[in-house]
Amino acid sequence: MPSCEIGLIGLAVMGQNLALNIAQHGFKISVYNRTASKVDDTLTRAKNEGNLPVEGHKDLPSFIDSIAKPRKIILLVKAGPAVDKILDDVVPLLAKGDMVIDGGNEWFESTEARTTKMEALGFKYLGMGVSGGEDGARYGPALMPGGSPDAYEALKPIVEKIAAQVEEGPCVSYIGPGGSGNYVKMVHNGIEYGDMELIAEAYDLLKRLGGLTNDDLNEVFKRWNQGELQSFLIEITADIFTQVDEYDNHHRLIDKILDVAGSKGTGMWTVQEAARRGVPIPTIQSALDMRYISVFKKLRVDASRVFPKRPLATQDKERLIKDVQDALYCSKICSYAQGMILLRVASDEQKWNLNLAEIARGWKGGCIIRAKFLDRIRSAFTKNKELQSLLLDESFAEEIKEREAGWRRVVSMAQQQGIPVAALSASLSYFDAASSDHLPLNLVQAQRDYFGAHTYKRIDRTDGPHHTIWARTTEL
Ligand code: NBP
Repeated sequence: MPSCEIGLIGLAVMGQNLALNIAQHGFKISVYNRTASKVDDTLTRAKNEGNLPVEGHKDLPSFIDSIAKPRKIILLVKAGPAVDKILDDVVPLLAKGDMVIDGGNEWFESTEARTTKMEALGFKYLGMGVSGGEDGARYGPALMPGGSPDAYEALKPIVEKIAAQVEEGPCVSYIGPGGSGNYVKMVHNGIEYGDMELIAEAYDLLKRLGGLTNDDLNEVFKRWNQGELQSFLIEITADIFTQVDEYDNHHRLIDKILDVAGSKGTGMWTVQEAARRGVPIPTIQSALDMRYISVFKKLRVDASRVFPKRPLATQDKERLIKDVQDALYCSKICSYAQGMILLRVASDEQKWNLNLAEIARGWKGGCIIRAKFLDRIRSAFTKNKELQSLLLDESFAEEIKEREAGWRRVVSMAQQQGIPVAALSASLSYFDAASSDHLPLNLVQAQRDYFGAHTYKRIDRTDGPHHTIWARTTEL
């Protein structure tokens, strides 16, 4: 008799920790990994972490046989072809009604294609975003499951137990049909890119314009973490400044880390998706661009010799700290506003009926962008389900008005002194453009009509579109 309530394939960082989390909550779990040594590692950890109910298998048929029907099998393998390979191997061993849940950072359309294929064969399929990294997976992640609602119902008793728990309940709820779970996770990651870049720019400004030491920075970030900026990323940033270098204990590790940042693809997908749907997300896009620019290290060093920077004029510390805090907070509002609009547009176009208030609630715990701030977003969308932008929410609007002057001071000071603030300034320009009743795009439209007969609409007439044979005043 199969005795396991659930199975999990893929025992790298995420899979191993999620399996132990599931077992810790009393669900007996069967595990399998292509490389057998990871099965042994998982069993050793299960034993050492309290004799957790984990059963290990080194071949797929015995793994599948160990799970009670209808089977629930979570995949936590590298997204893309590895998932197709596993499905090819697993499908012949499954029985009708069994369910596969892909917990990887998968492209949402791949999940939709696999769902169609699996459902045609009589199986259920869910794409479930998992956030929180290693610790989240082990002690409570944020989970974003999408797919058919009845498939989710079967999984609900387990995921509601293993997810992070916040005051308002577990950080998991049914996201919507199709690949919506993967999509929401993708946008979560895009927002995460934005948050990280904004924090990095704040650090740079405080260090270079304010002369703050690592200990000062630790204090400031700890203080910020007590207030409106409270978040996991601010909290870990405070810790980072105090970490001593293991090779040279007179220095902090942060000062020894190369200024080149990688990316795995979800930030790029978010930017591509936003462009495909015509949704501006400049804060997130600039965060991605900065990672790309960072990679061109040699070019940057060569160009820095061509354009030597002038000495920086240091600023009044306390004033700078307050202004940077204001700039960070306002930019964060803009970044989340952009992410939420992308979710709304995708939801309308894909007919997912996403509940933005519930998504913000689900991000309150377990995930990398968890923050007090998400409560505010949740209330904004609860108060007004049709809210078109966070900029139009009264309380966010008031906060921006109170902080706007500091935000502008910081961005202009940075630009005058040659300190790159791509995300802070992109957010400010976004704010200025998104709150302008007039943009100079009338000229762009005139240019398009001039050279390409793309036509234009007029502000004083309802007929049209119009086209003009523009009078050329200079010879070619
Ligand atoms: P990885 O994304 O590094 O994938 C490693 C796992 O995939 C191993 O179990 C490996 O087996 C398996 N695998 C590969 Br690669 N090719 C395979 C194939 N052809 N057949 C069978 N198994 C194959 O692991 P991860 O970092 O734990 O992430 C798992 C998923 O969760 C990914 O989609 C990731 O994007 C997502 N995620 C990761 C994080 C994070 O913080 N790491 C956070 C949130 C989501 P092997 O041991 O035999 O090589």
